[in-house]
Amino acid sequence: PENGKVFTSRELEKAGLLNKTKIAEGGRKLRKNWSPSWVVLVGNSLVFFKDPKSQTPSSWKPGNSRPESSVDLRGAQLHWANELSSKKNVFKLRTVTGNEFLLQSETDSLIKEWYTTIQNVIDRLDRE
Ligand code: I3S
Repeated sequence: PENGKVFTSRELEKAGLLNKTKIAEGGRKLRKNWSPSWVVLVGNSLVFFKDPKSQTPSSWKPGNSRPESSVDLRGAQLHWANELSSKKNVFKLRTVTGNEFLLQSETDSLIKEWYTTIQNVIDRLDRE
């Protein structure tokens, strides 16, 4: 995007720190590699940022850092997936292009909020 600006704050639905691993790319299985990620739900996308240490909810502003990757939520599928990990509070997000991510938090309430918020965006896009 122009001037490195990713999006406006108006579109920002949710942001926070989650553990993340990608487990498939285009339907092809990948080896897990869990790491903390700063996750931002904005518009129709889930956007992942590196270096979460420097990013706290209060100091983070849209547009001042470059995303590591992003996921289009249109047509995506969300499932609780505790059977796919020894960690608790794990859900799987699968995109239409066959990319699969696991997202996790030690905090029950936090992961439930993320699940509901992402599912609401997916449902909204399904109705469009
Ligand atoms: O589903 P897996 O293969 O047991 O996942 C674990 C492994 O990816 C492991 O790494 P290596 O075996 O590649 O060294 C990770 O350290 C674990 O975190 C993975 O399992 P969990 O249960 O944490 O998702």
